[in-house]
Amino acid sequence: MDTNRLSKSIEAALNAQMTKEAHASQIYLSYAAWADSQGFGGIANFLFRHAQEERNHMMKILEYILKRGAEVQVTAIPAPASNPVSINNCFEKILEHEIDNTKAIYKVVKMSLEEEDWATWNFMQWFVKEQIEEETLAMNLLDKAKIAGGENMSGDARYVLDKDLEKTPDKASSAEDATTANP
Ligand code: OFO
Repeated sequence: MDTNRLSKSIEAALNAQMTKEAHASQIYLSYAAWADSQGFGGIANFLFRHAQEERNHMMKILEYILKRGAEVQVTAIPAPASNPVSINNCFEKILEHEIDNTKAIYKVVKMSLEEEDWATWNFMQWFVKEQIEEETLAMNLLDKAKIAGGENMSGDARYVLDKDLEKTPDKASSAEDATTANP
């Protein structure tokens, strides 16, 4: 009896998304190492934490594939993009990456809808919500960089921004949780 509860196309799409999450982790890891090498320990700390979060996303998909009786395929992870050239550029690259990841997640959602695989559709809703947070987080980073002077950030502004990021939680608040008392 075939106990695989995923279609071949969904199985392949989920494996690809699992690798994409691993790739995201490598991107954050390499940007974190870049930030540290530039002396931005606070930004590096933030990005190292986020690299770990992307690993958790990868594990979530891996677990789901296994739970559905399908086959996990751990493949090579593409190399991360080239290093940023500035803090502003680093946060721009992060936002671009997150938007790209959202598009990939939407493709899996669409596929599960078309195949009426409601289990996968339901599973993927966690990622849809997570991507709202992830994009918000990246936009918040970019806002901070812009306020600090964007590409023309002074040394003082870089210092303050780096200190600020050291304490910043790597979760953004979601619009769905907002109330009039706590907008
Ligand atoms: Fe940056 O988010 Fe994973 O999915």
